[in-house]
Amino acid sequence: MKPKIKLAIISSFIVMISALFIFLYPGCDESYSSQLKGVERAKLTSAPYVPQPITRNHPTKVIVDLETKEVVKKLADGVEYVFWTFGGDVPGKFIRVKEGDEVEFNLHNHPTSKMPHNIDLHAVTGPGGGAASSFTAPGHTSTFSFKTLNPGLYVYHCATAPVGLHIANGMYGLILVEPKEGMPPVDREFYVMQSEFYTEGSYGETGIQPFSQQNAVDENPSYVVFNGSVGALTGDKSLAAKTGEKIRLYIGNGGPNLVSSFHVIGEVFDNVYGEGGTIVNQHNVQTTIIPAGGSAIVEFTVDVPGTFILVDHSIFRAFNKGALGMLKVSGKDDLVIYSGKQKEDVYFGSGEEPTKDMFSGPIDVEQIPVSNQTPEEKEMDMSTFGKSVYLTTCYACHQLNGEGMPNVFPPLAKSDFLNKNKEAAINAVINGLQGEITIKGKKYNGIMPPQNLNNRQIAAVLTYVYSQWGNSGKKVTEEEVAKVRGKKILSVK
Ligand code: HEC
Ligand SMILES: [Cu+2]
Repeated sequence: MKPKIKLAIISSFIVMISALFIFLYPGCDESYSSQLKGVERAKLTSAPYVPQPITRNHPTKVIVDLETKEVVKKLADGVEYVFWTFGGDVPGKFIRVKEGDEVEFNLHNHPTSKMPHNIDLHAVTGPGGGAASSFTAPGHTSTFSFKTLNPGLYVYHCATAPVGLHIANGMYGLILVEPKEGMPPVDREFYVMQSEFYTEGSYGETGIQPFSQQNAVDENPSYVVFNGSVGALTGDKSLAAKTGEKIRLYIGNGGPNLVSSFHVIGEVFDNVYGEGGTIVNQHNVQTTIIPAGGSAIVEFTVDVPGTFILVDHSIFRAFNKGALGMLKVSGKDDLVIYSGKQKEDVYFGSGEEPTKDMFSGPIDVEQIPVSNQTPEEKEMDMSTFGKSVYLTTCYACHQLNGEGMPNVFPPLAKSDFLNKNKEAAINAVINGLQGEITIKGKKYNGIMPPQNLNNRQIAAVLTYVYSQWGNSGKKVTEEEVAKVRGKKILSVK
């Protein structure tokens, strides 16, 4: 056969196949039939994952099986809690169905449960959102069905009395009812749900922590977390994406009490579906509010690499109660969108003459001259001075007694890193530190920014840190700091 004819036959064949594919492939057909067809079993996912988009162009009967189970799990490092769950984890499994579907809902209560449970899905039109028909004793199953009349992102939760207690113990999750036309395509979707825990012990107090009714009534949680525990979205459990990708977060707030001011540090939401409804009601949003028992959908494109921090911007919740997650973006820098630090100069204030005893920037700063005090006096001074530097600079992250914060800030008390290598410690303070590091057997993967301190301040603060909390008692001199600064090393581990 002549090559030209061969080519013609092959290409017409390709055209035919693709025409057939477009004709048969449901997602490509714009029209949505309202006729119920077929049966399928819903595939549920655990946070932070979301089930695949639904491509069929007709409603169907969807069978959902969800199991309530009471489990002991980690709430924070060294802290455990008896969680009551939908599907074994907090938050409960993500359910994804489509507008017009008929959902057959089977609620199974595990035989080891001590409590009866039920489910109120905010997507349901009917008494109690299903609660009235789903009260289930341990070792039983209840079945009810409903039609998804309203598309949107909805919270579900247990509504068995005492309702507050069932929710406070972890019984909530999200159900997405996709609109007929489906959700617009994105590169990655994640499931993030905020909630609070009310324990007898305060934040970080170890052991199994019982629920505190008083703290719950006072709306004074010891933990505010994303996805059920402190650190559920940090370190190697961070969300991951690549530069250029469009991200969609389905965010819920299980409460039971607090309203979330959801923010991603270093990103702007291009689109927000306010309160989890079906229209993008705002563009270019910094912080979106998520009511207790409510939701939101946010979309943004990650343009530059780095670690983006998810927080509740009621900011003590983020840094002191656990409401902090990470989105790690890998890929190429775009220095026009974000340059990184371009230069750093000494700044003496406007219109003032530089004075020698002014605290100033880090590199090649003229140092405060050493006075002619006795060695004892000098030592005492340095340690008081060191403590004051610690309290104004390091304390915010490493905490009052150098204990750090689980999963976020490593401890300085009895730190192996600190006590092994003085030079590395000095370098960390001058140039900052990032990348994975193991301190006292626990992994950290955060970013310590360079500390804007002069040599005397660094010598004093490190001498103070070495003298405290069971550390090695080493002394750090200004000369040693100057030497490390001179080397301009960037990362010592
Ligand atoms: C903004 C928060 C922050 C501040 C302020 C801060 N650090 Fe850090 N520091 C961190 C983080 C995060 C790490 C872990 C970095 C990593 O994961 O690689 C760290 C790690 C360290 C380490 C090594 C790990 C260890 O536990 O020994 C030392 C030493 C240290 N910091 C000392 C200091 C000193 C001294 C100061 C004050 C002059 C200070 N830091 C101020 C956040 C901070
Ligand atoms: Cu319950």
